[in-house]
Amino acid sequence: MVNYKVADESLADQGKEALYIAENKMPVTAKVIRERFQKEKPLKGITIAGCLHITKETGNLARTLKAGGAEVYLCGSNPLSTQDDVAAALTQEGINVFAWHGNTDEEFYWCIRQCLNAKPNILIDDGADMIVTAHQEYEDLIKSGTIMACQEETTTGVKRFKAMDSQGLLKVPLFPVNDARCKNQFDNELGTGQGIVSAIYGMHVLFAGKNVVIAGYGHCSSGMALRARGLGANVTVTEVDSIKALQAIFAGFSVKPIEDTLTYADIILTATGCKHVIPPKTELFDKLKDGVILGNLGHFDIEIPTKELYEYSKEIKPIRQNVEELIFPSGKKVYLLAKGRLANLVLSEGHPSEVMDMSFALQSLMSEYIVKNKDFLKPGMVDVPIDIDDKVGFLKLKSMGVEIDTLTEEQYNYIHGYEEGT
Ligand code: RBV
Repeated sequence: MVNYKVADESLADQGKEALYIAENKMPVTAKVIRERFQKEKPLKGITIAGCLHITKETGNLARTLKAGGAEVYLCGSNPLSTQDDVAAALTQEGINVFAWHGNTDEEFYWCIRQCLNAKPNILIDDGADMIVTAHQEYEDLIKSGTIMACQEETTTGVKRFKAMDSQGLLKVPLFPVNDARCKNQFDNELGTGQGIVSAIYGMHVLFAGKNVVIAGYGHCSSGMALRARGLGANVTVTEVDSIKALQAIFAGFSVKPIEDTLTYADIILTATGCKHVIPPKTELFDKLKDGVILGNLGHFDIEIPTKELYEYSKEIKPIRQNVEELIFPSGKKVYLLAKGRLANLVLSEGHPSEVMDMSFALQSLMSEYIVKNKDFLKPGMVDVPIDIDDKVGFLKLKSMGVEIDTLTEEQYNYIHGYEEGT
């Protein structure tokens, strides 16, 4: 029996089309690995719970895990990112889904609990909310060893687990899949990078000639700065890390404190993983340029001080889908994308299938790895094994029909030796 609560089952046919379109652009996850899983059933008897954005790409991860023999439970990792058509379609394929677009905080955690109630053996999180809930409310799943290990999809979640681990509070083996090269150099840089188009979808705005401020210069935000420049914008980067600030300068961006950018920025986009990137002070809100577009592409809705901006506004008008016009006491207008939540998932459909193919290939192979190695895993953070990362890179290239050189024995010995020099 399939357990589920979704918005509208009648959207299933539309969702199936979306899953099909993504499948064709995800050859590693949805073809190579899925076909092998189908034959070998490495996840037989295993229950996997995913707290992920419910998208056509995540749907294909779920189908691959199911093909491998797993019982799969899904809940959304953000109240506004669930694609209701995909959620409906997945329930018809035997995937247990608890997710709908626009759920409240209370409903969000209810959905997480439905997944944890299924006593999962592997948790795949995006932002850490499910695994933290397991630590707080489902200790027995951890103590009994029911949970074999966990995987984290995003930078913000990894940051939370590093803090838990350093305080001795992380009680499960945790693989930060986000930190694998096949994840952060593609999904983060290219997916989030291209996510700046959510500002274009939101307001139908021209980037050329605009003053665009990108907060942060990590994997996600550096991709955004590059894409904004490619569209002809004058890009300013803000940073708190001196090395990243230097990288931005030497890539040709101007770097400034955020407060110095407020008077001239036409568009401010954040992806820092931090809070209050624009400090929540009304005197700073008053500095913002009339008509500025504010958008966040980081995991949580506190990078832009959404709550404080709402409180300061004398009027909040929804003007386009997922865009609000905030009118300040002075009459100044500010345009807020996606209520400060991940604009790249709310205004557009999330990161494109081609890069999610690599992230979700990692998640699939790591699920298999956990089952094979469950008896040797210890609580705490454990890096994704490099050979799994390399394997995904190899399979992706192969699926693209691209061949590369291999080291000769002589070259291998040279690279790994010290003897040969001047
Ligand atoms: N992300 N998933 C999608 N299309 O399913 N798009 C983005 C999708 C993930 C991405 O891996 C990132 O690390 C995370 O969402 C941020 O919450």
